[in-house]
Amino acid sequence: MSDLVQLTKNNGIAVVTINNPPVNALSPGVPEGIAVAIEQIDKDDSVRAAVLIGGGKTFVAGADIKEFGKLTSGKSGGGFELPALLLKIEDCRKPIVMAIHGSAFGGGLELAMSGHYRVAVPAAQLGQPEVKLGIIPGAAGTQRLPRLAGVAKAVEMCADGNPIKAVDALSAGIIDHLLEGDLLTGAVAFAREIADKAVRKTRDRNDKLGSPEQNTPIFAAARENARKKQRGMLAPLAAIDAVEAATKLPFEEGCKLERKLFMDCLFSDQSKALIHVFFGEREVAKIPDIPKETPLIPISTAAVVGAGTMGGGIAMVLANAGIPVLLKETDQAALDKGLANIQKNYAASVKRGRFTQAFVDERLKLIQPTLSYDSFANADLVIEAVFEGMALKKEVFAELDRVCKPGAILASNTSTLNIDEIAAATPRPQSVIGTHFFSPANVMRLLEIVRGKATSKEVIATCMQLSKKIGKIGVLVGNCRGFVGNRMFHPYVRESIFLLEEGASVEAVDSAMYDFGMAMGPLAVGDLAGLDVGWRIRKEYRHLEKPGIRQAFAGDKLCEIGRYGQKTGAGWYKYDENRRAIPDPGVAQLVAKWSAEAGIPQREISKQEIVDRCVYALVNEGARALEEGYALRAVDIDIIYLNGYGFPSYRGGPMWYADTVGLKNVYARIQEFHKKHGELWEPAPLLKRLVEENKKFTDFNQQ
Ligand code: 3H9
Repeated sequence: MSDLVQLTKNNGIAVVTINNPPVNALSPGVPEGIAVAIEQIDKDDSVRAAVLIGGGKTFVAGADIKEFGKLTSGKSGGGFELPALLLKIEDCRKPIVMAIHGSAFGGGLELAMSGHYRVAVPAAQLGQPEVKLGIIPGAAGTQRLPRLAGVAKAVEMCADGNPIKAVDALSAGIIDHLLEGDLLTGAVAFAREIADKAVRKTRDRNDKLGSPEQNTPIFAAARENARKKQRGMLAPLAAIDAVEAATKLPFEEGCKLERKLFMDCLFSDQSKALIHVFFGEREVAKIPDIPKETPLIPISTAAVVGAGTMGGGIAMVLANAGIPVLLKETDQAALDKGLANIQKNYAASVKRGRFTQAFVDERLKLIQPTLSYDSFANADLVIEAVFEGMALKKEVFAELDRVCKPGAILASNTSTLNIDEIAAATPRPQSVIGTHFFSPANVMRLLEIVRGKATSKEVIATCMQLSKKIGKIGVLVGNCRGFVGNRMFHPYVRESIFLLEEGASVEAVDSAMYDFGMAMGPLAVGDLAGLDVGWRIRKEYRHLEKPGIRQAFAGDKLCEIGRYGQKTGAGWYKYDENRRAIPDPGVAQLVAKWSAEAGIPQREISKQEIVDRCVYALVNEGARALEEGYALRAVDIDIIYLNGYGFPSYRGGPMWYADTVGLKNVYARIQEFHKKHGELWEPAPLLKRLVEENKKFTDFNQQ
């Protein structure tokens, strides 16, 4: 037996323990170890029943995801013999009790379902999250789960990929018993109780598989739901097909179909992209020059300056994590408005079932409104979220320096301004950092953490850790104009407007990008965020623009006639009273007129050109940000775009997407745009270099 799996015996009950920290993934050696243990249990007459348990803090989090990459890149010959192992367990003559704590995910749940009984602690979670990796369960999960939980539950779990709690698993029939107290002791006692009963094979339990009349509407609804909620993703539909097979084919045939679908998904670009995202989300937490042991600053109380949309959202995020927060405004009316907004947002969350009223009541108590800086001396962290203007920010930071205790973190939520300049308004720049939340702050998962040149490692490490605590994904970026996300977003939006000025319609641009997978088209995003925001920033920075370079003018001209977007009822689109977008032919006429005045020839523009111009504008600027060291790794950019800008996760992020298309192809297309559209399309030096070296963005890591 391997070190990864131990077999012990306790008075007639065998205990098989998997020890593959941190999550007991089914890495090479684990399935083999379990197989040997099962063979011994089967032939040992002194064993009456067995318990299989995970060592450490979890049962089994699934197959080892790292192995998938090796398999699809041909670096490993496979070895995914999990289905055969699960049949061996199911065929064992002694009853096997699966004892679950932590998570039983993916192959972990499939392993658990091959046992004859399952017991779990209340905090355990069970799920088939494979679709989130672009695959489907590959070890008969789609065949055994409907046999235990019924078709509707199995379809939901396999297609959505969301885990369920042990108590729900009990009522669904996936587990047999909830155990309070010590899991192993309880599981061994349970095993003694059922030791002499006949074994029940999950694969033979057909009573929950339903009839075609019952199942047809379930599958139809699941497919509709998947097409809507997981737009563009292949795996959820494949998972539904596989569960449907369980209702139509004998177990063995169903397994064959599942395996084929699993393999198709595994070798798809979508799965490779989503696996990149899985590891990327963990990678961004690792900062090369900040060791894990860096001391953290305890954050027990916080304060937010500014109760506008962003400030209010940030206060909610902190309160939701249990951190008491002062919320400061300059006058009562603004404070009341901010609080009313917070209450409205919480009420909407209760209505949607995201929070209970009791939870909201507790959180509201944690938000303390104030008009003064008086209590700021206690705050461990202050986040400034006032109007975006350097002079005002400097004033606030000078004041914060006067009132805050030494060592308090002074953060700015600026999305564009220079953090070092803000930090210079205080004599403690080491405590100043950017925490760029995305709107709405209580919903969007991204937190860009902006490192100033003096920001201390403790402050950075604390903010990275805080991002986890408040349910965000923190990505560390350098201090350049627009940081990483908005710096790249600028040329993306610029291209979308250039395309309009060259003859594409608003709807054509937005629908091309929506069909590419973006959550919204770039022009609809502009209307949502307010076209005046970019207009003001452009005015502030106009003196920095190089003369003679083409500028996108249509958005600014819309602002000049008062069309700021949703908030004024009109921008690129018109809006009804429910803020529903309505195409506005007047905009096409206006843009055509302005373009004619500017002498821009009009032409037919293909969907492919729209996608290439917008996405490669992101990629080219991303390459510059990467080479200049403002992003640590290409994957950091990907995680920013997936979590802050609605880039489709199944494309892995802009840099991964470029790698998938092939940097040679991307470079050639950018050169073509450069020739046609001039200097703004000059290829990033890093892109050129990687093409010459036959490398990818993923091969490039800033040190
Ligand atoms: C599958 O099972 C297919 C089957 O149908 C079989 C087909 C034949 N593999 O998330 P954390 C690493 S597909 C390899 O920070 P937490 C992770 O990268 C699989 N590594 O901890 C990290 O490494 P590092 C289906 C894995 O406590 C470390 O473990 N299962 C795996 O916040 C700690 O992870 C899933 O999709 C893995 N399966 O959360 C479950 N899982 O420290 C994926 C984790 O070097 N996992 N690692 O950065 C999770 O959802 C979370 O990790 C879990 C723990 C909730 C378990």
